[in-house]
Amino acid sequence: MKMGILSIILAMSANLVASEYLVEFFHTDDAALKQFTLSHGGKLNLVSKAGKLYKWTLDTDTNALQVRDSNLAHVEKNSTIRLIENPSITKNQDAIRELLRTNQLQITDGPAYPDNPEIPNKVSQSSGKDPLLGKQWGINQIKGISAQNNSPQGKDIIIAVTDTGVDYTHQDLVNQMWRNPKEIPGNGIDDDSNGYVDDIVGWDFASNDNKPYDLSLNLIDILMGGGNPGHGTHVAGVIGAAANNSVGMVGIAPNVKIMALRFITEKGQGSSENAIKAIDYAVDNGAKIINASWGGEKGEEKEEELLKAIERARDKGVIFVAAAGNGRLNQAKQKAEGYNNDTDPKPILPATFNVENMLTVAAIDVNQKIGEFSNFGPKSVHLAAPGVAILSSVPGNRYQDTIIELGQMKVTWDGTSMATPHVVGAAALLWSIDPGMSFSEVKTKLLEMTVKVSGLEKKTITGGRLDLGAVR
Ligand SMILES: [Ca+2]
Ligand SMILES: [Ca+2]
Ligand SMILES: [Ca+2]
Repeated sequence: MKMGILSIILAMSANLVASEYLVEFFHTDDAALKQFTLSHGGKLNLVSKAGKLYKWTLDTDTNALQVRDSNLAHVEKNSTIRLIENPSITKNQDAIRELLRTNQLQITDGPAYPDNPEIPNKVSQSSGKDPLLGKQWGINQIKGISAQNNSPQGKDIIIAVTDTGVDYTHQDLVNQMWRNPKEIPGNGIDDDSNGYVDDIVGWDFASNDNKPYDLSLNLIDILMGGGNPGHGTHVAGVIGAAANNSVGMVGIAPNVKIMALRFITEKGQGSSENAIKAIDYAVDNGAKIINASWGGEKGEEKEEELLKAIERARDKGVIFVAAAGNGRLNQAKQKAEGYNNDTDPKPILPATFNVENMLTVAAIDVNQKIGEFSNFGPKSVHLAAPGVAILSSVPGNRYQDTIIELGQMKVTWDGTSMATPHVVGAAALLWSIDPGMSFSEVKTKLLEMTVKVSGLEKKTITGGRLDLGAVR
């Protein structure tokens, strides 16, 4: 079986975590919960206090969807959520396999930097030009630099990167990380009583610890394993990499605070349970914008609980920006082809949930042409943003727009995953100019500023692409 095909087709609802359900109750006092497990077996673990939501793990083959109980408000399966796979990897899968078979592609050990390093304090850095800016066609296309000159650059806006984690030691991100002001590091105590011990820069919901680090894998795993390590660090750099610190790149809103919420593993897998936990954490701990460069094809499950988590974010005035999706594999052409989320029977979730606080993003290239892989939707995708061959930060103080290049084969950082953080950074920049704006005012302003592009009129609601040229 071809791993590339597998990872594209695996919808978040088609592949279920065994015997795990998400259960919403009317009453969540101890007695009510105990009564429930006495009647139906299994065990309950809290997922969302605000949502009255629990994970119900069953040791038997009970079809929990058939269970009737007067305290049961809703039950659904705990389903798998994936990264939005890099279509450039999909496209090159056969070429990569052939290079491996013929020993032209030598795979060595993983990168020489440690996983899960200690969380450093802020560091002092010298000022000076960011040498990679010239290669960042995305921020240049949207006129992000001129906008920075006339704005607080996202100052004090907390951005939740719900993803594979973030390299919080990276030279262009270490000073941009959110620091939980109410938590004393390393004392083993949940000082702010938010349910998480020593949560300094965010939380790792996949490993359930306080180091949401973007774990490395070796190149073979990246290319063939369906994962995409470095994904969250790449996303974070586009949003908020340090400006004028004499190294690397520039984020669109370099004064933001990046909250790292890891819920997808280096193999590319997460669950709706942990997505909901990450969204609730973001909302409860002050994030204003959530970056969601993940999702899956809509399956039989309605993902009602994920939808409700996004609605809770809306109720607290938080913007949720989602990737439109990277199409699905066309076997004959051996590449991912984008499809219409409005009409396809399997649109991407959460991108197509249609909640007021959402922005859904398609990907364009340097010539403003929509990526062949990019999903679209004249009713559900708001705008397009740079998402083909995007340069950004990856773990180990590195930067990439290209993952590997060998002969005819070139794997680049492509995807609606990369387009999404451009919109997040732009929204943060706008919000910091007038922090009194509501989420809907920020959204309206951002959409009004889009530039119409021929070819996008039937692909997005605005018919346009992200632009900050009006900030002056
Ligand atoms: Ca805490
Ligand atoms: Ca503590
Ligand atoms: Ca920099």
